[in-house]
Amino acid sequence: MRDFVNEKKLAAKEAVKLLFDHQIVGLGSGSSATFAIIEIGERVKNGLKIQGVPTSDKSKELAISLNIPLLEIEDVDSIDITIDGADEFTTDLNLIKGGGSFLLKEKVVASLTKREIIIADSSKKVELLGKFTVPVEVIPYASTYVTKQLEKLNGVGKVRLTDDKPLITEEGNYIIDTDFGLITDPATLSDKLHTITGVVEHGLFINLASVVIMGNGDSTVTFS
Ligand code: ABF
Repeated sequence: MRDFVNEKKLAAKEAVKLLFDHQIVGLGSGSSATFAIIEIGERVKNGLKIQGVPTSDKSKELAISLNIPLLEIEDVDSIDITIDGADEFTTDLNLIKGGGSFLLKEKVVASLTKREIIIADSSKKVELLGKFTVPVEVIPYASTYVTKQLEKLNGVGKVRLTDDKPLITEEGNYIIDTDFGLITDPATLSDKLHTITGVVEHGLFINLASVVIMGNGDSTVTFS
């Protein structure tokens, strides 16, 4: 029986070894990224000089509590390296993200990032994306319309709920978790989703990751 929590920790530790002084570092969201931020906090305590750019309010609060110096997204032209998690990845480095609902900021940060490092436990590696539903972030007004458009792409979408009400993202949007079955051509699906009016972003990350570091039992494996 694999210890996925330990695999996340190992991957996080390995990723944080890649940081060095004066870098601007994107700080991901989710439990794997949380381990990375804690590790970065340790390194900062021991003298590492970096500035972080958080991808969620939660990551921001954690970074502040660990005295990691932060920059606002509007103050950076580019980000040297980002460490973030994923819900699924393939070995050609395409991802599904957004299970934790922070995909929009994560994608903005990833788009500004020169080296996007994804950390994951071994349960996240798949042959084809799509066992995990694709989160599609939409403006609330368009959610019914978008759900119908998703059906035309063979997607079965459900608005994500919390306490029986639609979950509202940090940017005030809804998320439609959409089952497309196994996705053979994620790049084309990504493009199609971007053409639907009312879609703000979606959780398919295509050609954004540089490396995936996966915890694998007591060690890690790197895909690049
Ligand atoms: C974030 O955290 C998300 O985009 C993804 O949904 C999630 C990965 O979860 P975890 O690291 O908690 O398994 O990066």
